[in-house]
Amino acid sequence: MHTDLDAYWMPFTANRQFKKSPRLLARAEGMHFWTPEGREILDGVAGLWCVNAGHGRPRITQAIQAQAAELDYAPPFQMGHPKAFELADRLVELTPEGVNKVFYTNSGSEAVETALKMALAYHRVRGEGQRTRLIGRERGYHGVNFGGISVGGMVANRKMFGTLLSGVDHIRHTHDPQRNAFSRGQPAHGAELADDLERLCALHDPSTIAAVIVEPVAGSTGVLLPPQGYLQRLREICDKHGILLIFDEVITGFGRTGNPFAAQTFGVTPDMITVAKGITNGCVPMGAVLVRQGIHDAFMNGPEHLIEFFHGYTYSAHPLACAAALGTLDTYAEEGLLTRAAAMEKTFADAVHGLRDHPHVIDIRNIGLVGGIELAPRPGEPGKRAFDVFLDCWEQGVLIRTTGDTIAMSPPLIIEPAHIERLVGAVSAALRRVA
Ligand code: PXG
Ligand code: PLP
Repeated sequence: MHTDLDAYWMPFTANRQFKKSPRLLARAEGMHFWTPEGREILDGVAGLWCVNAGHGRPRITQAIQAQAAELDYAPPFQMGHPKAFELADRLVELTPEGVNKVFYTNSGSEAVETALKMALAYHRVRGEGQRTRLIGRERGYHGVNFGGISVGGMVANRKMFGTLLSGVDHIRHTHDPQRNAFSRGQPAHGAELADDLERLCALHDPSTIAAVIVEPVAGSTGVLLPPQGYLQRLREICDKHGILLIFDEVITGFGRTGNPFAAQTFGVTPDMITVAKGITNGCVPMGAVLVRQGIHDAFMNGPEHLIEFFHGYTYSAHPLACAAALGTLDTYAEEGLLTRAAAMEKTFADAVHGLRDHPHVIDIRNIGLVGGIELAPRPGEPGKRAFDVFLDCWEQGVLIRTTGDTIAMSPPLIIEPAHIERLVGAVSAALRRVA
């Protein structure tokens, strides 16, 4: 096979570094990938936070194969197919009470755009069209489309792309290693940072604010947990001012924190939940917005022959994605995977926090089956030290992820203690080696 690496411009990749020494994955099963040469790689990140049931699960594979043969595509506008409805029913069995409508997209980024547009339109159909402001949070990640980078707070993802959406503001992030370093689970300090939303309400007047979007646990920005009481406080402030609260659960959805959704882990119910990734175990692109009944109902006005929400994608509720998602939910249910992270949390936390005294480690954070290890940056070379750890682990046959100088681990939820040992052992060896 001729594999010239030249034509493919790779996403979120150091293209020149990669093409000098490529890292290719050719096959996967269970907890592992294999390279084209047959080298086994332990998957410490569930692909990219998405392969929650592990790789190559037969029910999902068979569901996709059978669906391709039976109904390859069906238009989603003014038409439907049975599995789209069946899947929506199955999804709302897992959601917090009251969140029981499903709008399909094809990615987390699209789910975010959809939720933001839905929030604006919701206020407008209720006669509160002056609520046009969207509030995100510093260090937030909400995908890469224009709405998502506007409410997002990762500087590198924003700075090249002009003025973005107007009327967006940000509350402060909650990362506070001075007070919270090496917390297990939710940190004790920082609930008061939610009051930053009151500051923006005072500045803009709450009657101009449509919605606030946050990740319950910020993933891409380096595994930032909500301080105890923080999300409750955000919810209270939103309720007080009639502002919608959106949880972006693209990473935390489908079992990552020990419950189907982080909303359940933290006991706070938002008005909308954006999901993707684990909805299909990463096998076919799909995302969704899970919505409170009342938001949906507000749109169901006017003549019945008219479209209520002018939004949707060619591939919304794609039959292959719906089939994959149904196979995924079956697999999660049969194996109890949506709560397995809670059962594994202590073993995982013990292993990850065992790295505390390793060179350059300045903080360790964990919840469910997510771990973050923050390293002191090398002077003048931010991100380089963690990237060297990533490369060292790759040489050892272990896949992790890094963002800035934080190492992130988010293994498939089928992980066993021996895999945890191997995963954390590789990071340990790398940390001892990397200067
Ligand atoms: N919201 C959140 C909270 C995410 O984590 C998205 C939206 C966008 O989803 P799509 O499907 O459009 O990629 C994500 C995606 C990383 C990493 O390195 C994380 C994501 C994507 C790429 C890299 O942690 N999460
Ligand atoms: N661009 C053009 C010219 C289109 O016709 C369409 C869809 O019909 C799109 C973009 C949007 O594509 P999608 O629905 O896959 O997001």
